[in-house]
Amino acid sequence: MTQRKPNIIIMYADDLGFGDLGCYGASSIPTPNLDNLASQGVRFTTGYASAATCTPSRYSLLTGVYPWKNQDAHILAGDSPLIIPPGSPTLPSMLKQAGYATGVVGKWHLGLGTGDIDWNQEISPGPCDIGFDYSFIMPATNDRVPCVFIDGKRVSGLDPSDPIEVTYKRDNPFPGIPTGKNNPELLRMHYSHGHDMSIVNGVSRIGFMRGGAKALWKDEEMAETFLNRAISFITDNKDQPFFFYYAFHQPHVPRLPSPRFAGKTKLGPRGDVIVEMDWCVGEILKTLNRLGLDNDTIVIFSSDNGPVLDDGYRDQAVELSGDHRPAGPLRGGKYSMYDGGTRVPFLLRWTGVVKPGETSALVSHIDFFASFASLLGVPLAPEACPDSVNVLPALLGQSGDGRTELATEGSQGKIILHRGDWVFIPPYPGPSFLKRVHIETGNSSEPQLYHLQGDIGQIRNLALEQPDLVKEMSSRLQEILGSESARP
Ligand code: NG6
Ligand code: CA
Repeated sequence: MTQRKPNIIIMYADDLGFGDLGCYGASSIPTPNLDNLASQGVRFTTGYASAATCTPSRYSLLTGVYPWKNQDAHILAGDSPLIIPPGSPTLPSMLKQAGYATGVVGKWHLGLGTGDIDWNQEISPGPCDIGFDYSFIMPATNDRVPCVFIDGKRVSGLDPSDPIEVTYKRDNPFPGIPTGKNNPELLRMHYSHGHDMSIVNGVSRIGFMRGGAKALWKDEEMAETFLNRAISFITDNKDQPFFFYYAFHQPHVPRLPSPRFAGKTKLGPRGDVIVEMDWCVGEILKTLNRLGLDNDTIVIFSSDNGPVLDDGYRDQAVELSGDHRPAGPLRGGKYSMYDGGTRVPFLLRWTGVVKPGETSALVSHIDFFASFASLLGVPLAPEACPDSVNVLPALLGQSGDGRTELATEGSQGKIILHRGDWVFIPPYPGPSFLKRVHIETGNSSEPQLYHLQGDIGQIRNLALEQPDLVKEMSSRLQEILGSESARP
């Protein structure tokens, strides 16, 4: 153990799949910095996000609460209210209590304000009301308006004489502003489904906005903008323990890398933005090294949910994918109840403390809260992180025992149960295949039971052969869902 409390950095990709990095088997996307990180730390082969989409996954990461306990934890619009009540226990507020400086940079997507936001005033509550001292964020996603950054509580670079208006009402209330639907001639990147509303930077988005011309982001500069903020936060806080949540926007759509990275892979923009993200990771690692913080910093890298190729723009991700399998050997992807939805790259480095290696211990992002509280000896309030399990020895690579069970969410609040190597997917209504994104959901009228050891691709449904286990896991899942305490 080092003397001081270790800094904790969580780097969190957006829609990066289990098979997208070199250290997880990808051969057509060079990710030298992440591969390096993997070789210096623990590489988890069964590390899970809590959900197959962003908002619920991030909600659980920051609160240690299963996402279905909060009825608002589903993919949010860009003007949705904050879904984590100010003052409630969160990972950053727990770390703050332990004396940490806390910061977030990048994709937020957990809502802001209380509804009816005025983007031209102070925007509150937000990250700074749930435990972060420092915040520089994109409000929702890079395909949703408003396409501006929020620096603290205010839109960054806003000219008060050009106020911003935002709406998610169906009909465009701003006649005269260009939209993807009416002005395809203005588009640099065309939509394939959805994404036909306001045009910003030559890309049509979800939602309508007008005004704020000087504050609008340029997608190609986003990586560097976030990186500069990230490096400043680390540098400014180098003399005290800090927690830094660095939430990348890559490789979520629309994928527009900086010109330096365009064409770096043969896979088109999706591959290129992953290379760009890997470069950002490298710059963070260099910064830590330069500041002499390697041994004092726990560096985690993971992804909020599994991969998708066509998520609404025609960027050739499907056509150019070749042999690349973004989910690796896993079935399904983003939005899916199969493992491709939630099993993600998961790396942890703590130089000098954690021995490099690989583990198949079952761990989830939801467990950071209880595990780091235990590491730091912070007493937890009874209502804090009810679904977070202290798996610290597994996270530090000291034990092969992680969780014994884990429930995860596909899209639309559909929950499944992992127990050891077994996965149980109850019968759910709905399409088994999402045509537009080309992903299997896991919906079926029959129960599904898979044994991942030997069947990582979830091909052999063993439900009929193991009726007792199906019954047992089904009632356990009901128990977990029933223990749902109503949370705001
Ligand atoms: C979907 C969007 C998709 C993406 C997703 C959220 C359409 C047709 N699809 O509704 O493009 O934005 O929401 O992704 O609009 S997530 O990673 O933030 O969960
Ligand atoms: Ca995501």
